[in-house]
Amino acid sequence: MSRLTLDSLVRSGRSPSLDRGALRTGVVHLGAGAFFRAHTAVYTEDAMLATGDTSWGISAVTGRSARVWEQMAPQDGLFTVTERGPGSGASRVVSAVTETLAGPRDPLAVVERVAAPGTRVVTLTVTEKGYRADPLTGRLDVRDPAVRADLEGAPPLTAVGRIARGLQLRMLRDAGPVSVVSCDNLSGNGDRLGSLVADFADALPGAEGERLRAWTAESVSFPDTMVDRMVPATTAEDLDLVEGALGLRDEAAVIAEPFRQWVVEDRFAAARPPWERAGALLTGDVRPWEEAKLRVLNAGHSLLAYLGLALGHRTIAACAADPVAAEAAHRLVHEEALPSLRLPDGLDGPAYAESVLARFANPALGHTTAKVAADGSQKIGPRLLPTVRAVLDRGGEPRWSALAVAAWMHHVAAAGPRVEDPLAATLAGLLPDRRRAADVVPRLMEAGIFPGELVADGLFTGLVAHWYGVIDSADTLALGKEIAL
Ligand code: CS2
Repeated sequence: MSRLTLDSLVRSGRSPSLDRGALRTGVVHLGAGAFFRAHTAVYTEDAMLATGDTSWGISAVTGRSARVWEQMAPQDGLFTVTERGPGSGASRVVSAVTETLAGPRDPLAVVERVAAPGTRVVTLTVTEKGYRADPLTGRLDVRDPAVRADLEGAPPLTAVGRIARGLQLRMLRDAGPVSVVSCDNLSGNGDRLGSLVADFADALPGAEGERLRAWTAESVSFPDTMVDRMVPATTAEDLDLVEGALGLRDEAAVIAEPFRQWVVEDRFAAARPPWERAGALLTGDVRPWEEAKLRVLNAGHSLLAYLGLALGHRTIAACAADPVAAEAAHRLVHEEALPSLRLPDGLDGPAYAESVLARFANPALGHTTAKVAADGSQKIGPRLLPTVRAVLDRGGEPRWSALAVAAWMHHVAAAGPRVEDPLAATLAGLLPDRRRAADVVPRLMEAGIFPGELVADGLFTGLVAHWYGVIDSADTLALGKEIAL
């Protein structure tokens, strides 16, 4: 897709478009995958379209695989977003990206962009594992070889290394304050990222680290955000369908559900795009939004994915259409997650939960169980364990969150070393030869994901072992009966 074909779409009135000639770069985005294209880029473009302020063009930095760069760079950073499901709008072109940088190949250019005086905001979608934090403590994993290399002064390849080195250069150049906005599903993602950058600075030799830390404390903010839009991985078939519908080939096309939401903490160190003009909610307290989303949507998603894999389902929609899996998700969100939450003002909990369950059922989306199941070691903690804790604290039985944990363990045991997870080697190494509940559950409890007090809690571990046994028996009828109890 070239500018010419974009123009043809715009001229035909089929897509809004920015005046590309007037665009200036104000945002650097790390992790230009499908989620960024369907969410953050759309909000930033809509903010520019709504206000006519074209100073928020995006320098998009691709992640580890070369594929995204190969898709976007030859298209001048242009791509289409196609919605699927009830209420879908027409496909649109997004033209907010001013340049595409190959993150792995061009690390010094990334540092330069973060340090550029025109950059006032850095946004990130690098997924949970991209933070390279210890799942239990949330601290930067300084034993990770990639983190070590960044600390030792190699051109940085990790997200935290890129940000820290960019900030350091910014400080040396006196390029002014900047805000760094995490858009990943972590609890307290802004504070979390700020403390990871501080950990990086602390691990640098003496004065260098102290200076970076002091400057960051004064000149950089890390707002918290809650991001929401279900974005499956684009398939070859999707690309053909988009081509058929638009009459042009877009290698960087993304598919998404119609729904999108962004709640952003209004704590910026410098100017920011007017995202509220694009429908984002700017607020003083994102935590209740973030927790509701993680513990209802993401926890429900994970439960459906792991249980669905055990039941042989390929997509989340198939899980949502399976009465057994759907009932389990329903009970998790209504009976355990909602009662453990401090809901944001004005949010009707049961209605929110129902809307989320309805979104899971969107048959047109094609969101796969395999994708949602990936990286479980990074997801179980923020999505499920706060609910387990809250239910235990109020004297209850965390039946449904234990079921989700058991289903994850079953998935890990079934996949063995092929499990898609940054801790795959550790997890596979923990698996015993015998794969019964009594063998597997105590071993995986030691994976460095569960806090000691939960590992020592007989009620919780007993429930996990019970559910593991039920899932492992492959007796769907028995599982259905238990879930309906
Ligand atoms: C999903 C999320 O892959 C996953 O783990 O739960 O990516 C989910 O689709 C988004 O957070 C929805 O906003």
